[in-house]
Amino acid sequence: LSSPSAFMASSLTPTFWWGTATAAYQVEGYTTANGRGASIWDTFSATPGKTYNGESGEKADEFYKRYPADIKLMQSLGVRHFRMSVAWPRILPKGTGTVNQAGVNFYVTLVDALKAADIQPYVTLYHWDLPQTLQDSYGGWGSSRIVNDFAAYADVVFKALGSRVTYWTTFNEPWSFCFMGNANGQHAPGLTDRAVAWNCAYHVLLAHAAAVKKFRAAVPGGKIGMNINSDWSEPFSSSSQDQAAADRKVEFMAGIFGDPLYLGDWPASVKQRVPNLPTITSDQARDIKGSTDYFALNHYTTLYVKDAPGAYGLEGLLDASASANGPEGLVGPQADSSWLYTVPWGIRKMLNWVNNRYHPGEIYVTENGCDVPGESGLALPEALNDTFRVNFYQGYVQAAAQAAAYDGVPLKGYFAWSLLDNFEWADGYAKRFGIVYVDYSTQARYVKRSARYLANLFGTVGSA
Ligand code: GBH
Repeated sequence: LSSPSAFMASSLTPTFWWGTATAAYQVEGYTTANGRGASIWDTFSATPGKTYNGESGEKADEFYKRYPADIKLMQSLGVRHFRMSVAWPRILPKGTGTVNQAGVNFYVTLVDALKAADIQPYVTLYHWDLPQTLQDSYGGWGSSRIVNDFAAYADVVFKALGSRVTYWTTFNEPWSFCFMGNANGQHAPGLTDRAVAWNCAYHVLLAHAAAVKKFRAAVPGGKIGMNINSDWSEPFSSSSQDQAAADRKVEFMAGIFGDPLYLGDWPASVKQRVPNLPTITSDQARDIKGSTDYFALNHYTTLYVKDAPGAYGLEGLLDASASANGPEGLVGPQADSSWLYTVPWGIRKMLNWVNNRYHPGEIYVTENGCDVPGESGLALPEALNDTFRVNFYQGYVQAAAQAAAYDGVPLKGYFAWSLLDNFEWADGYAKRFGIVYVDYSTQARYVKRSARYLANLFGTVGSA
């Protein structure tokens, strides 16, 4: 085939879903409007030293008010699928109890506006903005009390949006919010207690299963999954130790959630190495296993991994005893974020790993994207000329298409992270992942070259 886009067009079926992704706290702003309660990210951002420059999502992209224009912008780019999240503290300001009807109405109106523009909403229930009250009263995800509270919240949203939305996920990247929030303290609530992090992972699985029970009753015909994030791990050398370490590292990332959901238990390597790991009982396993309708993968990067006995920490991936330190630059061009290297072949290997281990039937890439070295220091219009990001998307979409075309991976869709530059958690506004530039002093949006590239690709490949 003459060009990468012709290859992608021929490999990805006409029903392939293209979309862009966002999350409530990262784009909405208006954090005290219409009865919204505080979340752990409001509190964490307001704590000195936790985010870049003390920045928060208080204003973010003002998507809460500006969504009509952003929907028009997506239409102009030919985007037909939009991944968004619902903010729990807008629906239940204190996490439980009385429903804030204004919060529900916001999402009903947003979803209807998307559908009127022929853009299908794809809804995530939890993208990290836990109501602060639940953290304060029982320690949030560290406590089993979260399970019923999450299921009750989910049920409110299912009943409000269930007739309008087909594709759902319960959790965005539980690996990130459990371990970065509770083990290394870089994310809210900022704890540094490994035991809490593993309890969080366990409660996430139980809460997912409890929410899915509500979902089956409330949204017949709907599809639900969990956004599981994983880097690809390539063995640093051909030694059997490094190979085993690389296998282990993926098991300690995708496998922590993927294995219970598809195979009914934690990975063996995790059970072996994590002290006091909560036991998934056979009753619990029955509810957890088989509870997702498709696999949702968030994927950004690949690392070289070598065996490093005793390594402990997020880079060594907790108890995996595996180090991710490859020779500088070898794995691929580095993005603006120090953790992100451009490695297109990694997404193909990652997709194959998911497909071979779980046979999920349908796989969606629900996040993929990058920031651009030095981008945040650029003025307009230079900031729009994001060749680095164009190359990233071309490489990754092409490699994903190869997984579909040559490896039999049932890839059904792909969401670019992100539609807009937005609040990048601990990095504040210093990192920009958007295909659309946001001028934070005026809130004006400017289409980057990467958005035009993807729009052109969407147009070439077609989007169901
Ligand atoms: C996603 O996480 C999030 O879902 C999204 O909200 C976010 O905006 C986007 O990525 C871009 O960052 O510092 O060495 O401990 C991405 C997955 C996993 C990336 C953990 C950063 C930290 C590596 N994240 N990783 S390290």
